[in-house]
Amino acid sequence: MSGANRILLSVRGFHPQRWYDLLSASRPVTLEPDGPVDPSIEYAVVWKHKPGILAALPNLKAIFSIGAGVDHILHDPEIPDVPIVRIVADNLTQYMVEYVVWRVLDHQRQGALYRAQQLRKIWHEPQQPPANEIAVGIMGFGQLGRAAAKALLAVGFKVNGWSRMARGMDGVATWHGESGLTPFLNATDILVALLPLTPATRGIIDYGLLGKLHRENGLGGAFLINAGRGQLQKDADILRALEDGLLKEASLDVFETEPLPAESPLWMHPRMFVTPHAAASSDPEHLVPLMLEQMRALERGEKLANIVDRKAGY
Ligand code: NDP
Ligand code: OXD
Repeated sequence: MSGANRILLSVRGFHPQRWYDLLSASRPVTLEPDGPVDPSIEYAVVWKHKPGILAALPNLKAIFSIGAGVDHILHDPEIPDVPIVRIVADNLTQYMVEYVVWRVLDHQRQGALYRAQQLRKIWHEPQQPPANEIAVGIMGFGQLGRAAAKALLAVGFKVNGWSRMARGMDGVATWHGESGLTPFLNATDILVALLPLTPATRGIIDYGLLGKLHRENGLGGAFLINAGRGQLQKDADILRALEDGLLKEASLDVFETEPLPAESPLWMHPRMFVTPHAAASSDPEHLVPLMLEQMRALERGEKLANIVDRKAGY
């Protein structure tokens, strides 16, 4: 294949073979760090690329994130001034909706209690509030948060949403901005974080924030689910909140340090549910065709979709 429209594939943390195979069926691909930096590279497809490498590509037209989040790109201070495209895809959204509904239902239906009872052969039916008595608050009411809200409404939960700008949805109580955060938390029993990691959201889930959640409910406490980014939260504050009752249980898919270090007490906490940043994996079979279609659209002179707002950071 000639060098025209060459793609740089730069990935850390997982093996990119399938991405390479699918992309290279349509276009020449240079795999970083094995390949040389080639001036014929026009597109970069990246997940945690090595900072600085994109600035060295004189003919780069666009950067494609292998995830919905783009913090892994924007932390590179030398990102060239070309559009950054993030993932918006039915397949990824579906995975996230499944994860959120699964974790919310497990907390509401008291899965942790039943698992503990089963280990001790205890036959006991606890009080069970129905979904319509429990409010799930979605922090980050964007592509994924809104899809999760629709699914939770269909199950019967009360749903709250919090975003940066005002965003409404039928059947959902919404707040936005700094002034909306406390009333949103005060009205929320189960908090679901689906925020991007930006300077404004880093460390936002701390002890003080968890203390504002609503706890006088039929489940006897507040719950946290974080499937956004680990650095939104302070792991130590979550542990403290679990210990002193601010939080009854938590489900975390993301952590301040990933993989979660073996010595982290979060692994063994009885009221903690850990998944390895697996809430919504990027599946190349579904996502590569969308990326290739966007490259073709750009070459036809059309606009790219799902471009990141660099100033906002997501
Ligand atoms: P979107 O950009 O569609 O939505 C982001 C939402 O967060 C928007 O509602 C936005 O507000 C809100 N937001 C951003 N900054 C602030 C702020 N400072 N204060 C209040 N609200 C804010 O992103 P997605 O829904 O597609 O994805 C969300 C995140 O999920 C990704 O950035 C990624 O980090 C994470 N993710 C995790 C995965 C996993 O496997 N664990 C998989 C996929 C994504 P507004 O609507 O006003 O713009
Ligand atoms: C993403 C992720 O951002 O998988 O898509 O974390």
